[in-house]
Amino acid sequence: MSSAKLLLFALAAPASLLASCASAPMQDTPAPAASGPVMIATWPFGKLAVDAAAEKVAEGGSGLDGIEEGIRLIETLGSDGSVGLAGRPNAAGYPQLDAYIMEGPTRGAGSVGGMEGIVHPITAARRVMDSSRHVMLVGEGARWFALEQGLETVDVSDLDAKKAAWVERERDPAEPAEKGHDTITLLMLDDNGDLYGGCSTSGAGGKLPGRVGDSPVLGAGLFLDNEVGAAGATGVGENVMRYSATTVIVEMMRQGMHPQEACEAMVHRIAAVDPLGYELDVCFIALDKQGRTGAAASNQRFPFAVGEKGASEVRSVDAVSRR
Ligand code: SD4
Repeated sequence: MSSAKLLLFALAAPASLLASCASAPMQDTPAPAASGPVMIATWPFGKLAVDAAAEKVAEGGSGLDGIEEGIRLIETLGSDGSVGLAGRPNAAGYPQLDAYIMEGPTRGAGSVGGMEGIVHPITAARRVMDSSRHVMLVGEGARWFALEQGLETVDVSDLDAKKAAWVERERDPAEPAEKGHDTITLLMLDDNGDLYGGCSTSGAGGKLPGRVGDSPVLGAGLFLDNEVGAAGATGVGENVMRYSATTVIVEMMRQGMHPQEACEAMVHRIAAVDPLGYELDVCFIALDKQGRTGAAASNQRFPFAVGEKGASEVRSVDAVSRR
């Protein structure tokens, strides 16, 4: 998140959230008492998701209900202009949305990629998991499925014209590809010791129509193993996908690494072999079965939200230093 984006978020954020933005000690999160889930989420707007998820669980919802509720809120708010239909448009001028949800106890997973005109992609992803025999649906098929499920939609009758105009337009190959991006990724360990996770994004701004990022790709933007822990990503999806980053972070935790150590190790591991080095622009969050959290970023200060025992705060970590 750029400083301009942080400022925009700051203007819209409650004062209590801003106060907690300032400090960011990374510390062990104690194992949860029977008093609500432990959660970690990307970016300062993740605090809103954490709080909404905690409320849902406190009302009797499942961990999965909490994940869906928290992410739906960010999709509704279009926080940071990077999630949901208020998110960043693709090169043809309209949003194509990615989302993914995962349930530890059943090892259930559902995802949608490049979906148009559906208000809550996270709910579409959950319906893929709960109400289809598939794990991932993309593009027009994902939209059809969501409509069949009765999910909220917006008018997309102008999209064909936008596509046609984009195809006709003389495209400038020198136009900068980078037009901003962010993702809400939310991980939870509930009072039963079960793990849940979800993510939602409009993906990289200015992406080619049809581009699918890391977020809905299993083991890339999100992965969890109910016996070990969960990990999520934000940043340039191409640089996350090529390394199956969240799968590797979970495997590192399986080998005994603390989530903080595993997130940092993943950044170093990618930067050591990738031509972009530490300029990759990738950020990771992780949560283990003991309720310990971690976060790391390759090239920027990375704010994220942590919630436990009914309280939540925004913390941040500096970019990992080169070794
Ligand atoms: C994507 N990883 O589609 C997402 C965007 C993001 O911070 O998270 N940016 O590439």
